[in-house]
Amino acid sequence: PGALVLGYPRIGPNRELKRAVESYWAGQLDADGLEAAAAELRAATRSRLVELGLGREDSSLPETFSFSDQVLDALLAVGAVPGRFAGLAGLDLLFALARGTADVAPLELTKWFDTNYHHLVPEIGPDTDFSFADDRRVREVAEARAAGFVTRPVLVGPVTLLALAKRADGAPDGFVPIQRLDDLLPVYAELLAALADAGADWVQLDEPVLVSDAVAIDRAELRDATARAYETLGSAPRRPGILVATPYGDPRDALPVLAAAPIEAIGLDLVRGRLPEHLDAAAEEGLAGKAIAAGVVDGRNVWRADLDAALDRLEQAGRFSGEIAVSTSTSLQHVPHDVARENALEPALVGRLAFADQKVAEVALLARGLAEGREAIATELTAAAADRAAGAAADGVRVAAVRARTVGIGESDSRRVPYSERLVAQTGLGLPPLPTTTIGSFPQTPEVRRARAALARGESSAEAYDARMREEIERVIRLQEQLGLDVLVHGEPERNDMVQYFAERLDGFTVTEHGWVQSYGSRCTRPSILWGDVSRPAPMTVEWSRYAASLTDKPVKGMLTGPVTILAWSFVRDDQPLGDTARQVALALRDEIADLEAVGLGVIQVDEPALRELLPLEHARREAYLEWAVGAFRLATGGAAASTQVHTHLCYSEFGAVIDAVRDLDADVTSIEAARSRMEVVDELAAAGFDHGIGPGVWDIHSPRVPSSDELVGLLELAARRIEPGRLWVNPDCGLKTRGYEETVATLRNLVDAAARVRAELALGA
Ligand code: THG
Ligand code: ZN
Repeated sequence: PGALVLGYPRIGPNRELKRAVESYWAGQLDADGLEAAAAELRAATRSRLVELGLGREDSSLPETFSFSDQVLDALLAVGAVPGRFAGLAGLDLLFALARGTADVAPLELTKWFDTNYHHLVPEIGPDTDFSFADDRRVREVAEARAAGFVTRPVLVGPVTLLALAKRADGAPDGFVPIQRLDDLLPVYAELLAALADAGADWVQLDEPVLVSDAVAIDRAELRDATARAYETLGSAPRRPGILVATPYGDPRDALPVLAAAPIEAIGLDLVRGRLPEHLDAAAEEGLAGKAIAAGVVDGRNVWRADLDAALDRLEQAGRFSGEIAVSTSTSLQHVPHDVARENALEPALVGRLAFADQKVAEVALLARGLAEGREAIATELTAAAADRAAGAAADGVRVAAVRARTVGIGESDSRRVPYSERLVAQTGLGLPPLPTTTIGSFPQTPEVRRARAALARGESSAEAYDARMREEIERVIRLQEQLGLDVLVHGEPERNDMVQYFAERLDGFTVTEHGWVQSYGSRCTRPSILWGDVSRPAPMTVEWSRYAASLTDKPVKGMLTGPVTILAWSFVRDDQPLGDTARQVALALRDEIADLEAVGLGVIQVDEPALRELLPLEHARREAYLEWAVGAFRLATGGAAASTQVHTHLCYSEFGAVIDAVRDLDADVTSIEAARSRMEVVDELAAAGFDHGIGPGVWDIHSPRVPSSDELVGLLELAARRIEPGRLWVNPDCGLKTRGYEETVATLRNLVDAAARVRAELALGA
């Protein structure tokens, strides 16, 4: 085809899939009902994509539907199901792997490359059996055929599937899942034959692992595995044409390997990656014989493409191959469905925006331009350029006062007095050794959610909402006092999402009504759009925190989201370096911290759970990222008084790769996800020379299980063996927003008790 997209959102324009799946879980919809809802969504997607300009019968439409996750789908297809799920089948098996059951733990969830999407982690051992066990994709291709579409099935490729897998429990030490490649390939070959039999002319195998240095396999081994995989699959006797896609970055040294393989097409991300400057003669020849799906339309952001620049890049790609298809850089699963659904956006902003459907139309238009020449689409090019220009010149995009302030930033703005002096200044907080605290949010009760929904619908007044939130804050403060926690929080009942709450209060941001993007399983987020210069028209959190502090004599912690996380979980303008945007956000937070201090808050937490997520996949780009990321956090917090105890919180990932950066944040106290890894992160921090306060999470809040006081004592003793008890804090792993009150109260009681016991053991006394 001349145009294609690597993937399309699965959740549905009205989150139909989420609703259907959750009804199925609740027993309100049976398996047939769920399958019917899914089939309806797939049919609607195919029709929509054709309406937007993709070809009905030329394999340009991707089959990327998933009930939950594409990695899960691939491991089901090849039967790589861990033994503990024996006896389950069909949808029961699928959802058991994703969510667990009363008896078995689910697969682990982790971030998909550098995105806010989470995939399930396959568990592969030396004895894992591979077999062609699930033909869902094959049936989808047949379903499409029956409806008159020739679609392109998409699967996670074998190298990526194994590279993202973890070693199954009980596997010997030297074992790595990629060692099983040769056993896995025959199953992929069988799958390809079945797809061909069902009528697929093409198949897309996604191999994003080729762009990443963040896997535990070195590049030489990765190249070798890739060569073996595509030599084998390319030589399979019966198969569709093979398109190997490398989204999220640049395949670099793996490109010549793909060029040499007996496959028909390569998909390149030409937004994050580049066309090679230089290729050896063999690679050039290999590439010349293949089609290139040139990913010039960004699948990761919501901005309209610069079509002229995209056409330039397509022409450059034409130097490598005579057969260029216009493509998105990645699947469109990372962007919302359709800008046209939004009713409240500024017209100037709408002119800059492209969600999935608009991007599909851009791809189709570019394909026409490529085939028929720029003149053929001159009208569209002019209109798009005019919209982009109007958007770029709109009020608020460049604000002189904001720019003047970032220019004035000096080194000293980001440096607090030495930690030793801060420690002395902070003794006024009167904290015991091993202080207890929580990460910030308390369970969001149905009543709180209802109150917010009523306010949004205009069914209740701001005053009534305010009063309801104050009641909730008072309740949470009293509860924490009763439990005997040392540093209290207000519980964040007023926040929908820890990023959106700030985006709604900062200039330069917009939030959407329908812009949902799948985060994991049926869970979605609605990323905010950062389109202009960022500033803070008024304090954002101060009144809630001040009110909470007024209710108690204990210290109350102010709660902010850090600049990196605000950027990571929003769609961010791409007309200036991220670091520049981060500094603007940091200055707004800096002012908020000053205002919190002014009303008497002595402890302020600035969360950066996404610090690891934005880490570039390529080693070579990491240093520059960490410099601006750490710099933004330090700029946000650098104005805090020595007597103000600055906390930060990190979660959602492994921190090994950013441990020096965590130290460089220079927070007085860092709370970090640690329960599931049995406090290992404490060692890593110690090895990095981290010598400030640390709160390794002792309660894994991802599960409602209540750990006993003995169990918590055990974890604290483990931690206390690794760092001086004088620096140790006692807290859960993460915020409690998604937990219920029952397990929260029970666990916090045990946590306070465990802290007291360990204080006594260590003869620290309170
Ligand atoms: N906010 C944002 N991004 C995030 C998180 C967040 N990314 C990482 C992590 N946390 C993802 N975790 C979740 C957890 C819960 C939900 C979404 C992502 C969730 N979503 C609701 C749903 O889909 O039903 C919708 C929430 C709402 O109504 O606002 O529960 O915390 N930005
Ligand atoms: Zn967390």
